[in-house]
Amino acid sequence: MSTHTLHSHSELLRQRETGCTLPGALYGRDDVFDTDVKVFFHKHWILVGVTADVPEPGDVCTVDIGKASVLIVRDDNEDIRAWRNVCRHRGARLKEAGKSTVGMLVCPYHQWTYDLDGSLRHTTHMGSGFDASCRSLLPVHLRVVGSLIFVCLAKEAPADIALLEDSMRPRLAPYQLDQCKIAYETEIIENGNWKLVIENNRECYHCAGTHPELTNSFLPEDFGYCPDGLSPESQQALEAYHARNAACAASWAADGLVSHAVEALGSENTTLFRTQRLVIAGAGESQTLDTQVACKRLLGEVTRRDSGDTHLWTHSSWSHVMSDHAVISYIIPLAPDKTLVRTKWLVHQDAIEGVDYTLSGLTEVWVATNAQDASLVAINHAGTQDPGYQPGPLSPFTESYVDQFAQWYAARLQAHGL
Ligand code: 3BY
Ligand code: FES
Ligand code: FE
Repeated sequence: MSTHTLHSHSELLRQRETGCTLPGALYGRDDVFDTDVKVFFHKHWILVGVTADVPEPGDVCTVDIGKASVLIVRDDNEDIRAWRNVCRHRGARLKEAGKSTVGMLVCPYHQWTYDLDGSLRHTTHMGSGFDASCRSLLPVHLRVVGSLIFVCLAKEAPADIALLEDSMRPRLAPYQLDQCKIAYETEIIENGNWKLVIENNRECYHCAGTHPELTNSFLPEDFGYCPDGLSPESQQALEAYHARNAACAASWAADGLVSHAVEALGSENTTLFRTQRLVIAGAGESQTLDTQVACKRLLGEVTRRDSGDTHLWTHSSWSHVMSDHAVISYIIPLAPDKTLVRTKWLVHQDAIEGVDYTLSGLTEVWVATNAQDASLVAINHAGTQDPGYQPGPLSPFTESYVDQFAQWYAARLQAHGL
């Protein structure tokens, strides 16, 4: 038995020095993984899809998260509902993971039949005293924000999702993401712990060296900082960056487009998120190779191609909403060293492939970026599990969000008595 198996979760967290990466056991150990899933995916709000996953009444999207499974359903009133994917008879799964369309939800085992509103409508062999009304499917907490579907599997869901909702609703409203279709989606299983996937996503220190496609449209915030100050070129680049940000922010404000950052990333926040309208580099339109829109049909009521990139981070997702398309990514942990990353590209529901957009033009930046990030996460995970790994220092300039994530992670575990 290796010595680190003797340490408890909280001891491992205490070992972490502020400003340094986490001990390897927190990324690799099975018991830590099990606790992580229970706390961060079964007790917190998590993004599990978009309304376009279930565009019509009767559409069902089943999402497995650890041992739990959730049915996301569009009911006959067009409302989105979320149910535990567990039959109220003997507990069989009603649906396998993935998408389907149903009239009613029929359990494959003994055909107990549920309405899309969760009520049990039909059983056989249960006798005249059987009360179906107390055997409805168990509801799961649900919030639809823009078109982003968040669920929480806890008995009591964290109330501070309200801040995320209040911050995102007005920002997302003009894009009418509920009027979008999924033009393309991918699933990648990354060979790394879910926290390494998120840490990687919270910094762009690695961008210049590894993401040539994304770097076209991403304005670098890091201009070669060094403890002794900036080089004259970096100083100039920084000034140009600030000037461009200020000009874009003023022009968005004039059109009523909210751009300021909202951050709920601290130990006091249960529901972690960050949003901001970010400036796009180059032509300033979209996260594409040429930085111009990939889809000529803009989203919703958007009229400006240069509406920037409204990004949203949570502890398990990252999204970018631009004038012409949105890219929504979320993760589901599968094992200590395996993380599922789902990405969906949304365009206006009336946009026509081959006329308004091409799939390659729409997806090439994030398909490439996701593949690059997957390789980075894999080498990072492998290194952290090497006996020679020692936690290393984070850049105070370009990795402060990684540090904040680790602090939030520790605080949330502590809040759950770990
Ligand atoms: O944009 C993102 O979601 C993050 C930040 C930069 C690198 N990464 C792909
Ligand atoms: Fe579902 Fe029996 S377990 S009908
Ligand atoms: Fe990256």
